[in-house]
Amino acid sequence: MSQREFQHVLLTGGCGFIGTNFVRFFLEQRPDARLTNLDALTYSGNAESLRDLEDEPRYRFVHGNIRDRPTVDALVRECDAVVHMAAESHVDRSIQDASPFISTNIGGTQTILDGVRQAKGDGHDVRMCYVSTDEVYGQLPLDRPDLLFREDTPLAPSSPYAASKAAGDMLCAAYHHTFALDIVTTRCSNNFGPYQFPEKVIPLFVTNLIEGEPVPLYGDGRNVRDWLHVLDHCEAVLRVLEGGASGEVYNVGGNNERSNLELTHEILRCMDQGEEMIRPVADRLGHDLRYAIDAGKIERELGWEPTRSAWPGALEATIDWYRENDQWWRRVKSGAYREYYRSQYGRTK
Ligand code: NAD
Ligand code: TDX
Repeated sequence: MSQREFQHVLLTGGCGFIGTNFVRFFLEQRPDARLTNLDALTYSGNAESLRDLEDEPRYRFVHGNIRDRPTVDALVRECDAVVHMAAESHVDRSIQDASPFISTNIGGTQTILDGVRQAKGDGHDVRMCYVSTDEVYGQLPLDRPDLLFREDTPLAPSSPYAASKAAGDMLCAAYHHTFALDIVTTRCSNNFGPYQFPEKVIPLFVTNLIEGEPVPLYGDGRNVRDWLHVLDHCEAVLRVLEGGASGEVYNVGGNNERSNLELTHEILRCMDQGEEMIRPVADRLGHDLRYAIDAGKIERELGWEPTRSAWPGALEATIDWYRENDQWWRRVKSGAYREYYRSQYGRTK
């Protein structure tokens, strides 16, 4: 398909880590377009992260749940594209209790798809980009560095989180096939950068070290992740939304594989801390060994490649952000931010 720019994008989950970065990136990159952010403000959503945009006429925040069909239907009708990234996103929480993951990641995705289907039935075509994850492919072995996930690698999710995201992938494929909805999907590797909830490994380790606490490393630390800067990811999502072929999936990777032990040593080095700050803890149940992405398709077809993800520079800049924005994560860590939205806004715009 040819390149298209959209006038009004509905973003779901815009108060989360990637969403907050996407709102800023999109408004900056598309100065004539508008964005509506639908977010339920779960524990990982933080309206304070976008507080400086409250007077921006091209931005609107709607406090609501993606499972609420009337809200979703009404918002989809106002827009010409949907970027769907609202989700329960933390693997460890899905191991404790899968229920919210099934509800939001599967039921919520169905609600969005039904909203897009309904709009199309009424003559209003809306393009949808579903933001998925490399975790839907399962794990790669540690002794085969030549193996990478490709878009045609079979889905084999291994955590409840990954299974719920893979169900979303399959629903998108089914609605594209059955109802000819215009849907594109991205599957990206681990993101890092500003505004990440400090339950995820990089902000958890960095903020622990700032507080003088040790960092809990799971198992033997040999598990490998591919680290992608969140703004590289936002750029890829916009590229796929505007130029991806309907029904297609695009992998997005940082070309930046590290074992957790390497990651930990790198953070300790950047923060002038010693190995004694590592606290080995019991391994995550079913802990996937390695994720690694072949991002050749998006590079060839859409001309995207990561330009902001290289270490040590991008990691140092991220650590600096958490150092300089300690108010943001201290409130998040204490849970006080949950009261923020009600006290500050008391209503939606
Ligand atoms: P996050 O947990 O930081 O943010 C999720 C946001 O969704 C929050 O603002 C939350 O309030 C909102 N939300 C949750 N349930 C909702 C509901 N029922 N209705 C409306 N809003 C709801 O997650 P993130 O790290 O920003 O991830 C965003 C997306 O990207 C997710 O779909 C995730 O699966 C995917 N992804 C993330 C990564 C990563 O490394 N963070 C990597 C690959 C894919
Ligand atoms: O305390 C910890 N200690 C530790 O060793 C935590 C929280 C994590 N880890 C390890 C587990 C993983 O191998 O660090 C690695 C990264 O863990 P997370 O930050 O929890 O990310 P991961 O499980 O890899 O999933 C992330 O990337 C894919 C996101 O949370 C998902 O939303 C995304 O789909």
